Parts: sequence; C-alpha cells; structure tokens
Amino acid sequence: MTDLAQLQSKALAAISAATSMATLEELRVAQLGKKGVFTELLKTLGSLPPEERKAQGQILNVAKQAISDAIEARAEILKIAEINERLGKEWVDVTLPPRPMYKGTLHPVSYVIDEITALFAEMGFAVAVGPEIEDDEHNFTALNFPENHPARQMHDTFFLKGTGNAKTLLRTHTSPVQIRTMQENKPPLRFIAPGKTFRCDSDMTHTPMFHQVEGFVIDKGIHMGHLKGCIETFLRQFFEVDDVPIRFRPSFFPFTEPSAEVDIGCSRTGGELKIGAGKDWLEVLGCGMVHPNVLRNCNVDPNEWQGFAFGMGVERLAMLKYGIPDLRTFFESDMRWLKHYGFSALGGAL
Ligand code: 2NM
Repeated sequence: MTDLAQLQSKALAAISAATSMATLEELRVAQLGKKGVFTELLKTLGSLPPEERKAQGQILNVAKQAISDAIEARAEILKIAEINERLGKEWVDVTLPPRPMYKGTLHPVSYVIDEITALFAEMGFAVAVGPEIEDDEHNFTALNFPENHPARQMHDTFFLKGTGNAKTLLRTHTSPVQIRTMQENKPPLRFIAPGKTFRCDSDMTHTPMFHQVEGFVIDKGIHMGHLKGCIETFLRQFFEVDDVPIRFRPSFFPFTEPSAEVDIGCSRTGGELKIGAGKDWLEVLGCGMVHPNVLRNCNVDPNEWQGFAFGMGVERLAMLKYGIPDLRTFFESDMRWLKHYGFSALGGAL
C-alpha cells in the first residue's frame, strides 16, 4: 500500500521539521487524534474483507507506532532546546545593585556581632561556635554550677522534654562553647563565642532569645591585668571614646573567681544618654578569671594554665551604641525599624 507509505513518510518529515512543542502537538492531533489521518484509516478496516483485515491492521498499527515514537523523540529534543533557549535568554547579573525599593539592611545584631568580632580579631581572637541545643553537663555542670544550686534556676532555663537521661535544654549562655572547645583542643586558646542564647524571661528589658558574645583566653601566666587590658582596649574602640571611664566592680559567677562586672562612664541629661563623660555608670559586661574547677572539668591543669573569660549582651550593646530605645523592637521584623536602624551590607550607614 504505497499510499500508506507516503502518508507515513510525509508525517515523519513534518515531525522532524517541527520547531516547537505547539507545532508538534498540532501534528499529533492531525495524525493520531480522534479525527487524525491514521485514526480514520483504522476505521476503514471494517469495510475490508476479513482475510485482508488482519494484515492491513498490523501494517497500520506499525505505521501509527512509528509516528508516535517519532513524536516522542522529537518532543525530547524540542524540550531540551527550549530549556537551553530559556537559559540563554533568562539570566541574572548578581553583581548589579538591588533596586532601591528592595534594598535590605543588616540587622543591628548582625552588624554589632561583626564589629565585636573585628575588634577581637585584631587582638588575636578566633571565632568558635557550638550547638544551641545543649545538655545539662555542658551548659551547667562542667561550668561549676553545683547540682541544685539556685544559679541554675536564676538562668530561667528552657528544658526540652522526652530525651531520656541526658537532660537537654536551650543553652542559657554561649559558655558551653568554651567547654566543647577545651575538650577538643589543647591550650593555649584565644577565641570569642558569638551566638543565640535562650532564657524563659520576657518583659520590657528581656526577650526569651537574645545574643551573647563571650571571650575566652587560656595561656600560661594569665592574670587579671591581661583581663583588664583586653576589656579596656575593646570598650574604648567599640564605643569610639578614647578616655571612656571604666570601672570593675566585684561580682559573682560560678565559672569565674574572682568575678567582676564592668561599668563605663556616662551622663544622663534631659533623658539623653551620653557615653564617655559624666557622673553616671552603665553596666556593659561581666568577666573574671576562669575557675580552676572549670579547667579541671576539661582536663586542663590549673597549675599549668590560667585564663580569663568575659560575656556581653549584643542587643544591650547595640542599644547603647546606636541609641535604640526598646529591646523588643529587635525581633518584631518591622521593615520601617530595619530601614531606620539597619546597616548597609557593605558597611556603615545607609
Ligand atoms: C560572663 C561573665 C563572666 C564566662 C566564663 C566562661 C568559662 F567558660 F570560662 F567558664 N565562659 N564565659 C563568663 C564569665 C561569662 O558573661 C556575663
């Protein structure tokens, strides 16, 4: 049946010439659709004498299958070509500045952590991080918090349930990072540990999640003079006031002995806070000499190694330095607030 052969080769030629999925679909409908050429031919089988019907049916089905295969193969090629064309046409220049309308800002917490990190990097401090979900051992016990000591309750810990014997919790400070780093590295050590911390406390001046930067130095012959010099150098640079008065007040922390709280001089006139001058004092961080028990708990010999540590609240420092009045606004994701208090990703003001 040369008619059929001709129909088939014409259809196949049209299929391989199709340049779009739309044309190919039109061809499929014209050839194999309900009213397609080959569908119509199959309908004519009924009028053939029975002895011809079977052979003719087979020939028709083979032709139909060949056309269907050709459409499928062509579709594969066209799909790839269409994707390649889109990839060629649709591209984004990631080096272009964003449109002003969509310009984002660095959150003050991120920016202040970057500032603190840069200042301590100049003094030779590395950066260490650790998990936010901790166990009782790393968050309290190894840090010389006695079992059932009120200091554990003082921390308003979020305990997690259903984790068997090892009590798990959200870390109440970044100090467990110091424990983990001492367990995994030999002294001398000098690093800061920035990150999220969690305490079950929420009011005008407390949010259940806040950020800390803690610092940690272990070496031979480290004494309180090193601690004082380090803290003073940091605070002068951070607040950008060379002669900012600094005061160390005795305090208590389970993991340091002696312990101190550090105040900087300020003035409060007419509701405006000015750092670096005046008769008032403002508490900015806590610190102390690492308790020998903490060193022993990490297999560090306190007769050979000594150290100091300090901790500060990032939001508090950001509020003081940049005049942000309300802590709770830090976590409201208010675009107007972020536009006002946020920083350019490339450093400095917007
Ligand atoms: C503070 C205040 C004082 C501190 C102590 C330690 C460690 F690991 F050495 F025990 N890390 N951080 C520390 C000391 C933290 O935050 C107000």
